[in-house]
Amino acid sequence: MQQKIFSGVQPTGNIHLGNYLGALRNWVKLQDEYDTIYCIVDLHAMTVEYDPDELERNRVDTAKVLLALGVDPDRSLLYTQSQVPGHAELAWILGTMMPMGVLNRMTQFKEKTAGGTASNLGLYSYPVLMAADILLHHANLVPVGDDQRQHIEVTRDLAERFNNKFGDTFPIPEGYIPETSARVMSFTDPTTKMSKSDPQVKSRISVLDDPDVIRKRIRSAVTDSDPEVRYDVAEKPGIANLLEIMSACSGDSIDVLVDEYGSGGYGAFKDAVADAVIAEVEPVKNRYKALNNGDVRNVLRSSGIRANESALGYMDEARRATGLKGY
Ligand code: AQP
Repeated sequence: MQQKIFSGVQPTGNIHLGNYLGALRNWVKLQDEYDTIYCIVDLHAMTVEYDPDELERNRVDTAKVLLALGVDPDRSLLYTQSQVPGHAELAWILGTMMPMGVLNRMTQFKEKTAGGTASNLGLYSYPVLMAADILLHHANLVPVGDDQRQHIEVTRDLAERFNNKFGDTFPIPEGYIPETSARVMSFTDPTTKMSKSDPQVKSRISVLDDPDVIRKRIRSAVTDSDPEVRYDVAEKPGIANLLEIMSACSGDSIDVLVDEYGSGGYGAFKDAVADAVIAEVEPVKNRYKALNNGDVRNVLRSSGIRANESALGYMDEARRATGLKGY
């Protein structure tokens, strides 16, 4: 049987370069070889303070960006998590098998609450819902950025616990993480990851930004005072980040880039990085502008129905295995 891919993105704002290079670019690529299922994880987006109207707008807008990036609804399922009740139901079942000690070690919850996000049960149990998202469809591979490694481990662990207790049900999924740009860093603090929720807008680039905004953000990216362009994450995190971004966008290896830009100064290097990023994302904006919200909603509606039908069969199996057979 063809291997299955599942991944999700939160409808919490503009898709940035980190989301794109870390995960979404692979979503598009993997459609050629695999059975692909992509989900706009709106239930996850409810775990932080939000406005319902904005969430509704963001769900459609995120789908629109994904279609503009090249997610093809004829080859992939593209739907919102809340359309398929199996996500929440399986999360409950898996939650009963999740040791509190493991959840207490999750770094994302600790980082978010340390950064001022109000804690709630949904935010705390986020990794269980994410495991349910992946396991619901019996996915084998999960294209994500480096920040999701811990969540993939939890998913594997929960699948093993379930299989050991109730019989072989779920495949044990693997993360599919790119070699370069798996963790794109902030332009204002290159020791933290680029993030949609960073209050500093200058810390990131949206895939829909105009070329002059992209160039400005990259020119003002925090680097260091030594003028040599070389790859050293500890000593030169800002330059290392730009080298990774350029390598991912241009296809040139970091060694080749260091040879070419090593002694030419930061100004020329940053301009070259901006050129490479603009060339990579410019077509996305044009495709985005050509899409209309009605068509996007139609894609979500029909994909959601198909995703739900497929999930029902798998949920039936999970229910029977756990003693919840229907009458
Ligand atoms: N900086 C990043 N570098 C590489 N990959 C990244 N991803 C996120 N940030 C980076 C990957 O993008 C996918 C979708 O992420 P998400 O929307 O589910 O949320 P997130 O990981 O929490 O991303 P953000 O942008 O940082 O959102 P907020 O600020 O809301 O928390 C995932 O595969 C992720 O690995």
